[in-house]
Amino acid sequence: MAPLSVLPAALLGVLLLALEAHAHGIATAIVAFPTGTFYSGYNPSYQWSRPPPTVVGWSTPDDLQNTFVSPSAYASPDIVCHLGATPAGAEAPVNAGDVLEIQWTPWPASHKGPVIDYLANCNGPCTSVDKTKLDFFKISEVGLVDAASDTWGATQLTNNNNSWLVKIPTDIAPGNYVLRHEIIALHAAGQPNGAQNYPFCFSLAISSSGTQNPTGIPAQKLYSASDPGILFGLFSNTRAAYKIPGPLLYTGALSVVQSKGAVIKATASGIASLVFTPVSTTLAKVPKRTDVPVK
Ligand SMILES: [Cu+2]
Repeated sequence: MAPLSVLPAALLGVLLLALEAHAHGIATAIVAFPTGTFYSGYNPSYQWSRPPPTVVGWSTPDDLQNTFVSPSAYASPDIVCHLGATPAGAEAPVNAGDVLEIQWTPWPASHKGPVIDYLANCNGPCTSVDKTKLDFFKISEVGLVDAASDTWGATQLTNNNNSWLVKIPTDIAPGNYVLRHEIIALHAAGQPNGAQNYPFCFSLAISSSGTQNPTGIPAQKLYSASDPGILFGLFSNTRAAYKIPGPLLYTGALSVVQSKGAVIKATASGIASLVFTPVSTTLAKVPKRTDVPVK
């Protein structure tokens, strides 16, 4: 095969897009603040552990390639908490008003797009909940942050040590909830079925003095393939016109600045009986991927 440097520019572009078609990233853990307690999420490699660790992240054993959910699957159960997801075996005890840091494996800067968070009340233990019956309400949405510097929610996540901060509303009723956290990568979204959704779920046991039970909708109804924030030419549409997809933000949603003073060193597992290496520590040793920028 000819060296890349002698290929026509158009063909090179196609090749770069093909290279970018492979997938990226999993959300590996949450840290609850102000206590700084670490809770491991799920890693597909856990399916070979005997026994697999009990974690607060929903199991996605089919996600071995760190892949995504496409718009063609928006009506399928896979959009709820990723490919074939099953409920987490534990719930992280947190308080309304806590800030949760969601940790990711390295997220490529080329994969720009919104970062969106939802909650759904399990109305009982989340460990046995039917995910298709969960009604999600949106508690955070960050799309295009700054058009001049092309900064998106996902850009902030990458720049913030591959992590995201979300604040639990203070007015919601106590209970067991599923946190559905999602990046939607738009680098191929100018073509039909080109957006890439990376949803990950964590189960939470939320203590609260609030009383609100916000209205939600099933995840299978959050998006449609033709939504302007889903079918969006990242390299052709006007940035300023970007409309974050999904339902309206819950009126009790609380914003939080996406910045940390330093890399957070949380090591203790929040689940007392668990003894295993936190996923974030393991993944931190993986060399950072150098992505081919898509122009
Ligand atoms: Cu990718």
